Amino acid sequence: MTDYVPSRGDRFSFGLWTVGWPARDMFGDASRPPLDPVDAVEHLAKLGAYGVSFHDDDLIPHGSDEAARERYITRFREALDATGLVVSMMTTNLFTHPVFKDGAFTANDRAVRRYALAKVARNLDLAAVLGAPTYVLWGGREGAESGAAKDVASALDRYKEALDVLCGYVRERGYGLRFAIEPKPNEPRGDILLPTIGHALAFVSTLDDPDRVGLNPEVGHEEMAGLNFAHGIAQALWHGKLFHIDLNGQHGPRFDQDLRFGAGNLRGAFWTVDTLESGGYTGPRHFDYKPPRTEDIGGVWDSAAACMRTYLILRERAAAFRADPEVRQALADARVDELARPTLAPGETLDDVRAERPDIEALAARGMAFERLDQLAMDHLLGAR
Ligand code: GLT
Ligand code: MN
Ligand code: MN
Repeated sequence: MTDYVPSRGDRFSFGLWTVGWPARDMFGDASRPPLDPVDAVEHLAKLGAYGVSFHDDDLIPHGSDEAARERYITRFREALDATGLVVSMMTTNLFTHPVFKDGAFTANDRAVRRYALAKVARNLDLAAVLGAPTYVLWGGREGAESGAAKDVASALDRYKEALDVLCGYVRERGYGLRFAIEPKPNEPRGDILLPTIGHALAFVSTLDDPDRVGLNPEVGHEEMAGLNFAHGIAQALWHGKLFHIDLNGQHGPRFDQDLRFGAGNLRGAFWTVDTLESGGYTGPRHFDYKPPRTEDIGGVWDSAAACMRTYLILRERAAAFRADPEVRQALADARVDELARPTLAPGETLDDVRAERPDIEALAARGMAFERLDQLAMDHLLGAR
């Protein structure tokens, strides 16, 4: 048992738009005043985070002139230097301004697509200066509300074109950046392109420079689609494509709740942490959540601290689960390790397999002992072991 105090080595990071969300929603005005990015950096550092992420417009409000832009960047860099916080990820706002109402890279209007690319390129230059290793692309406005409005094949051609152009730009400039696509099934568009981890993985394989592009899956986005997040990120890891992650909480298929990490599907959060910790993920543990509208700024910092605390508790519980001798026995009883063994031995062919006469009824009668294994996980999660 530790006191669950986060440290830099835990690699926790937050978006400026998360703790800085003024809590304006579809039905109500802001319930909190705007948060200065410098305050956000100072508080996050104090709480034990190591990194911060942001959209261009989170730091430099849309419409700022050159002089104002430089001032915003300078103040921010001073805060980073003073606190030691790093810029762990950057991204572009391609969704707030009404120009993006029909999308950015896949807008039917070609002039909008050209503006979107220019907006990203400008922020890539800043990302290179600030040393951000990962650049997220969340296409929340890439989609449609009605069937004939979007030619999906052309939209995917244009999506690919955008990624190819941006990868070419980054390569030419010698920037060390990699891109991470963030899937989401719907909201704000009725249906969004690249709606799940699986869609995005397939899309990446079509790109000119597929090695430079991976994923930034978000817990809530997969769960909105009824999918198993831990399985999704396990597959992304298997493909070598888990470049970044958005951790938060969600109560099943409904609107995007962006709850603090661990709220909503706690068992899902346990398996998510287990998958990250045992699956070789080394990137930031990035929280993309929205402190609820009920909270004042004190509640905002409580919720940010809670995201990290919950992660650390779950990390401890997952490690205890993996180290428990009874769990090891239960895993063996459940034949989990047997799955790592290739189905055919070296040199064997399908003919060897066809020549076998297994006792099918005996195989069918064997229980898998998964329930005992799962209750052991539950006991560890609940602190009962
Ligand atoms: C927006 C969205 C998030 C994305 C952010 C990155 S912006 O808040 O809801 O899921 O990660 O563009
Ligand atoms: Mn997100
Ligand atoms: Mn979300």
